[in-house]
Amino acid sequence: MALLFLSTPNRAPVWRAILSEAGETMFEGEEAVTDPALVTEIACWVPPKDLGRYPNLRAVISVGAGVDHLPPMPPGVALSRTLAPGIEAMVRDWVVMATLLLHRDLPLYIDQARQGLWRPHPVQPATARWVGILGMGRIGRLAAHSLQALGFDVAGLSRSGGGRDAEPGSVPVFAEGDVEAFLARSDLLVCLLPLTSETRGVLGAGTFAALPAGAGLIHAGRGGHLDMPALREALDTGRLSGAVLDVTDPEPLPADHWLWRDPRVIVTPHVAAQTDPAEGARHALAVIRALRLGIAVPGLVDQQKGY
Ligand code: NDP
Ligand code: OXD
Repeated sequence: MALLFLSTPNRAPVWRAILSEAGETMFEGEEAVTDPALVTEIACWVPPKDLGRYPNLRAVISVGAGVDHLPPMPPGVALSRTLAPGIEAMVRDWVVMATLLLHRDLPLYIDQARQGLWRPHPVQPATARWVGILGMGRIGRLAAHSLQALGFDVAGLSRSGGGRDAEPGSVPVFAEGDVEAFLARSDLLVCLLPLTSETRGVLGAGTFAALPAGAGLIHAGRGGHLDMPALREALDTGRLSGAVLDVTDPEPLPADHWLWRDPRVIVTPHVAAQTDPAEGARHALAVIRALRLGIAVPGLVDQQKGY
């Protein structure tokens, strides 16, 4: 029984140390596999071309929080996404940063600064802004409460929503059926959805039209959520005033893409979070142990729902 590690090479020594201390075997790279029948788990971002090569495979573990980059699993193979407080805190930090950037008109001031323009604009308090968080999962909830603590008037939307979340200072969570009401109270819309067949393209003309005029977009979900022509149109008509994007389609974003040069947009290269190797390895170890004990697999993905 062994784990096949297919992630960034500089993370491998940390994984090897943690797994070997726990008495587990790890192959680093497919070429290191002495016998494919030994491989019971694969930890990867980019999966092997042929999962069928591993007859005793029990689980594929995404080294990130998302799984949309992985193919459908063969029957009997569990799919787990890495659950790591570090990932969640990093994305929360990025969302707070991006929300404050738009709230305090930073794209405008950066553009003015490039032109040497000292030109103040009215400042609004955080309490005067509605923030709407699409996706109130592990990361959405964390971001919601941090933004609420800064004074923003926060609400979320989830598939199962309706009511308020259970954390102290609870945040209202709208259900899918109430999306129009949710969007109408989102001056700043944050996307923290998983990419599924239902959520692909959700950041499009219909959504932008339902937001208050001049709303801002903060996007750390996946590039496939965003309809780029619709974003451009919404910025050009003033429907949206700005956007901060950590994810694009394609990634990397080509150097000549209009987004890089649009002063209303700030792009970061998918760095809202990077999985800490020790946290990733500990998650993989928890998956291996759960499979062995026949108990609930941490981070188990519902492959029907796609997250
Ligand atoms: P979770 O699975 O914990 O939460 C997903 C949330 O989305 C849930 O609240 C779920 O609803 C909701 N949801 C799913 N489908 C729909 C839908 N059709 N309509 C409305 N709500 C829906 O995921 P995480 O919070 O851990 O992560 C979310 C995503 O963030 C990841 O999938 C990934 O794409 C992205 N991410 C990006 C990173 C980056 O570096 N940019 C880093 C890490 C994650 P319900 O609660 O009812 O199930
Ligand atoms: C993730 C990511 O899913 O990096 O963890 O986007």
